[in-house]
Amino acid sequence: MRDLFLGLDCSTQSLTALLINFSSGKVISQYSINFDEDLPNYKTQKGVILLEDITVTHSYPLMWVEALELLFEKMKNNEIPLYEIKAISGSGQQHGTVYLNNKFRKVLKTLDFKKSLVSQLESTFSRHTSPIWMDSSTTNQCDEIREKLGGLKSTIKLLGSNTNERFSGPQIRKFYQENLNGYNQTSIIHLVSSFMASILLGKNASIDHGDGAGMNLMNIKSKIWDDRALDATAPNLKEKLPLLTNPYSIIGKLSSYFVAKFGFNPDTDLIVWSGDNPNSLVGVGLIEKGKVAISLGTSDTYFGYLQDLYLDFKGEGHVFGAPTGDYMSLICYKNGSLARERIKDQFNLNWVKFSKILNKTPPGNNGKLMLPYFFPEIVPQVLEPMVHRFGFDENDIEGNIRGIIEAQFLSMRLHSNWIGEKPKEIYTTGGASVNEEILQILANIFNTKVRMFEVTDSAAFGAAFRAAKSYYDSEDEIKSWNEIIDKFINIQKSIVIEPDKKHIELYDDMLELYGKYEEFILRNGENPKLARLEFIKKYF
Ligand code: ADP
Ligand code: XUL
Repeated sequence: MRDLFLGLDCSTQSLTALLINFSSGKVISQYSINFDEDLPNYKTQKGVILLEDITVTHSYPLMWVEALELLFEKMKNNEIPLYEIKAISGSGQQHGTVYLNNKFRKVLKTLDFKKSLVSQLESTFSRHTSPIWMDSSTTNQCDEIREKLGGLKSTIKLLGSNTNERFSGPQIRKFYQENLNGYNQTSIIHLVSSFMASILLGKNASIDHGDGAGMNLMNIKSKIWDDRALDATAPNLKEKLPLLTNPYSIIGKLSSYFVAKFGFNPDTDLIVWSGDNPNSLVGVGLIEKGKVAISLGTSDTYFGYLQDLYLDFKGEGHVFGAPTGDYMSLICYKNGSLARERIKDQFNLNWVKFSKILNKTPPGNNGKLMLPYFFPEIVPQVLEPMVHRFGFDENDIEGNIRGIIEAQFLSMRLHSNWIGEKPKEIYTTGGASVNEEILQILANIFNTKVRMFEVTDSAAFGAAFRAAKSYYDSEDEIKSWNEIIDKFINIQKSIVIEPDKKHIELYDDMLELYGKYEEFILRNGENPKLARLEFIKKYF
């Protein structure tokens, strides 16, 4: 029998399975369920429920459950050798919370494989929707918790991040304040990752330190639930939370439901799930300093491996636990792929046409500059959507296409400063990382070599690596992270995009200009109109 490992990724828009064969170092198969297309009865758009209040963004946990069943059915029907899988781990979109009542435990324990998961689990929710990472409706709760914890600096010191609208603690507090009855009927609150792991395990699964750090509830140094943060959030919260565990824990064997229904091996180990960004860290092979990764998925994230705890006291960045047991730093943008898609769709383009136009436009965009907050933004914090265009309007196709891409990467360069020294290389991942034209602009703006990889779902890939690592460690066949990563990621074979040195000065100047426009619009700074005219005079 071969050594197969399965990585699952329950992301914003889809659920993906990536099956790897450790013996050959190859990806055997990849399957995906797209929530909007494959489960249209939930009527989600890009995986989320459309509500009038743009700050409130939820999704359906039952939809994720149905997707899991559909995914395994698809794999079974395609004769994927599920029986040969030695261990499974997974990845979830971070921060999202799932609220379950006192039936959940019992139903999980007694799942009947002749019935669907959905029919058995639908009565186990104390809240049938889950606020997810795109929700920005908890500013009051963030303020309240931060104040109780002694302000910005002490909050960051304690939790690794400022209180954040999308983080689980403020979301739980809002639910407690607005629906006390619902809160009281909640027996356990899971993250997306630990919820999905619980289904597979047949009992409540733990939360790992990577995803736990994105809750505003875990002490970033001791990696245990922080009593001060729990008290500041909601009463009796500790008894409603799963246990915390290290990211390499084996949490048990796969539930007999999946063995009987899909033909998995009863001996399949389950490794604790983690968040998509921690999984991606190992999924792109980032286990050393000096390199960073940029994920261009639904969210855009910029992250790096940290050997030691290093905090951003300005409060824009976060520190999470890394799958290696160390730390990782991260900044997150809500205006990622969906903002790029807005422009693409506005001009009725596909990605090929979008990229052709992008390629034709000049670096610096003839001095046209955009602040691209199509949705409320996380970094810098912008609570109301607003798009500002300087030197062009919304009908200028070329100006908008280059405008959005340059704005996104200038903002990333500007706000990632705290992470430390300039990266030597940038590894890319996520849906948009297949787009060479976009990545060329990334390379130019950072003046850094950019690598693109064959597997772009690094969250599922990383989960499969984690499954393999924990499995071999438990069998006393210990393998280093390098051994695992090198087996599957051939850095030499990745496509390298070199920065065009001609544009270094232009982008240094444009970065300064971009910063001034942020000051002008977000913090009542001076109008940098003249600086923009000088920029145009210098370069165009
Ligand atoms: P997530 O895992 O967060 O659900 P993905 O990493 O799968 O998302 O990325 C999905 C996004 O990738 C889509 O919303 C789409 O905008 C973007 N995408 C896909 N192909 C391309 C492309 N060729 N160029 C740019 N963006 C793309
Ligand atoms: C990270 C974040 C997003 C989600 C969804 O803090 O909010 O990247 O994990 O991908």
